[in-house]
Amino acid sequence: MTEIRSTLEEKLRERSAKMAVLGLGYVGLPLAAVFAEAGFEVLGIDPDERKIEAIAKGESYIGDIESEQVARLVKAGKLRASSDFAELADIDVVSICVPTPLRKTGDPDLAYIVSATEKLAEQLHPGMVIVLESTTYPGTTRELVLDLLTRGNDLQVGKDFFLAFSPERVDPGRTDWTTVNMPKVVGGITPACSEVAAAWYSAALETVIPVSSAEVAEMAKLLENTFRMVNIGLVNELALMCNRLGVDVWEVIDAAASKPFGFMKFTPGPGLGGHCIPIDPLYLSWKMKSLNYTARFIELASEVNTNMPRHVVTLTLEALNEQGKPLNGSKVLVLGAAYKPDIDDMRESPALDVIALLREKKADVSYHDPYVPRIEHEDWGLDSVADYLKAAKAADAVIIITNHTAYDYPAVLKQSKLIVDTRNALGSATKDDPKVVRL
Ligand code: SAJ
Repeated sequence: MTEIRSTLEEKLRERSAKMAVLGLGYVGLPLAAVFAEAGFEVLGIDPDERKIEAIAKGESYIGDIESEQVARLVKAGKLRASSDFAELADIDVVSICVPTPLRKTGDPDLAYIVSATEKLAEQLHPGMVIVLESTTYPGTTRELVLDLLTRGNDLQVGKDFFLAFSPERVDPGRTDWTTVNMPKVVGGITPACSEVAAAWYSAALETVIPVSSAEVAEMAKLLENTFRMVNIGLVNELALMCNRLGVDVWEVIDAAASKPFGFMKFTPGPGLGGHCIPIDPLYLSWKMKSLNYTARFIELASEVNTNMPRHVVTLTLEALNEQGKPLNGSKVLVLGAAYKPDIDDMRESPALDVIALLREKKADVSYHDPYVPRIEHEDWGLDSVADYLKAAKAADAVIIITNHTAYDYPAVLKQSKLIVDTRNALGSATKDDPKVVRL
């Protein structure tokens, strides 16, 4: 074992290794807190001065982390934040937890990874361990990050410094699986990189799963989220088929879910929201296109899922038509706007597409969401109505897009003239109710 590596592993054992997390969002801040709790001195780096100030004041801006914990770790000298990358000069281990969104064109946007890595490269020194956590296409760590780190120096990966990929698996709001107990896959550029990065994560995380390369780790993450996207696409297409067959898709899925093995329940919905599931698989299909391969399951599932908002609006239009009402000019209330129940996150929410389509067809659209007071999207903005039951009573149609548990569904059913239920929020008892249209 090289001198560099044995020194590093000793620092890890002694908890004297200095750690940095680049990007203090819903992944980076919890990761920094876990390593600080484990006794390491952790430096959080983020260009957003508001985050730096909040942490210095002992305040958390991430739902999964209490301010009390931030304050305690800051006071103990285990956690601090800065926007100055030069502070990486005496850091031993670095986790890169920056966003990897899609461009408007649907192509991967790696600008955050490039920016963070270029600044990190200026501070790269022998003995450093660097782990990329941001979800990305297979090959990013080796082809992009390694290249940016080694430009202008002759440091050898796997010898002078160590580089790996370890996918984040943070599910905001989840309390059963958190950063500390979530199994953590780690794959390095070289076998030594895999071993060193796994040794580092094992110092604070309960379960570390070493794999043979960064590409395996990158691909494992994409499989996890592509699995969900494709299976959601499957049940969404099943909903379209059942609609044509006159069969209740929710009853079909519940019946299939009675199988005790070999089946995993997914449910149809108005579309696919969130910052992971609709986005991550497209990183894989984009990469495969560059290798002249079409990732057909991903592209088909993406097509089905992105068509669901239009299907919901069509169901609404047809139901109003049955009552002799054109969608044009009808009052339509969208109930629930966040991308999934009981959160305020609007990223990629299908509610945005449904509202935009309704406005396009000149419906008089309003929405309610207890967690989302206002929506600003493209060329329109709406405030949540104050009283959703009053709005439901006044509406020609109510579309349940997000089944928040806070809603009084029996009251919604009573007050509404027509309900398009895209989440089976009203339950199978309304299957034959003439004023309820189920997905
Ligand atoms: N959705 C359906 N039908 C389903 C499940 C989800 O239409 O059966 C929709 C949701 O309404 C939402 C979108 O898909 O709009 C995504 O939902 P999600 O349950 O996958 O929630 P996310 O986006 O928060 O996914 C995260 C992911 N976690 C990470 O990437 C670390 C995902 O891998 C997790 O499995 C998921 O949380 C989870 O299980 O909560």
